[in-house]
Amino acid sequence: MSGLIYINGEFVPREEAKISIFDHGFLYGDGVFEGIRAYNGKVFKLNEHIDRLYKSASAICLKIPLSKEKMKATILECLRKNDLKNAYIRPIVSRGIGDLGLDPRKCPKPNVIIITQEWGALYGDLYEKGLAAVTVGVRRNPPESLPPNIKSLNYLNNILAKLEANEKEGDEAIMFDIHGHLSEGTGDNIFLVENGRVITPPTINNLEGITRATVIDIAKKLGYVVEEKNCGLYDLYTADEVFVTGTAAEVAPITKIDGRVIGDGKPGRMTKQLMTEFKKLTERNGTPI
Ligand code: PXG
Repeated sequence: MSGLIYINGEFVPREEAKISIFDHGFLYGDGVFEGIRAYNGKVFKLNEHIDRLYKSASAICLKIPLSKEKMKATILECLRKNDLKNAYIRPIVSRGIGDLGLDPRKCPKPNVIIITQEWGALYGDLYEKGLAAVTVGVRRNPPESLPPNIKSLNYLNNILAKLEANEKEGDEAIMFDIHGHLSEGTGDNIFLVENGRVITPPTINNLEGITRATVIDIAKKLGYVVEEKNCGLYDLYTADEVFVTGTAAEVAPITKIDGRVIGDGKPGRMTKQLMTEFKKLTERNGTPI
């Protein structure tokens, strides 16, 4: 794949885009990132993603050496240079080069990287059929250890969950927290529909997803009651509809969990309505490239 990558003020060809093995992002997962999408020449929820990137950085005392405005302008420039209209955008800020000790004070200069590339639907034909998800034994990091709200370069918790889902041949892993409360998928938030109400866990044990917030907004505008509350395994198994939301996943129906059929085994009526409304928003709204 061709294309230019932004690294610390320069645009370099993909094959030349390299950083040091002494970067603490590589050595310790010390850094933050975002996953953003552009649809039809417009970047969806750019301000929200940039705000979250800077909040994640602030939570780990990482000072991003660019203003938010400069970061946004650079993302748009990167898309223009690569002539992209529908794309996945990955800004990454790592702690930078240090030595073989984990002390961040050894890293004077963060590395700032922006990768942009073409991107299609994550789950292919599963949007029509629904995903067969599996619950996993691995628990979501407790906020006292590594708050799930920090979108950090340390995704091993999610990768452990994904490995377990792969082993069980599930399309996505559903994680619980250490108290047995429903948390999220490996790269998406989770919603249930119960008696016409839209339910999703509060964001203490999951990432405060931008798609999650968008879908809550859409659901409210459609006149549905939206409740943020803790759910257990039983709620998940007995829900009328289940779906996940994320920048990569968009709104994706789940029709089977641990071999149990959800609803009538097809994407639910409300899920389909939210999928349609979400698609309309991504096509219409966004920051022009
Ligand atoms: N939970 C987790 C753990 C995530 O990583 C979401 C929820 C959904 O958040 P947004 O704001 O996107 O609605 C995410 C987002 C990738 C990829 O490369 C992952 C995400 C987003 C884009 C790409 O796998 N995760």
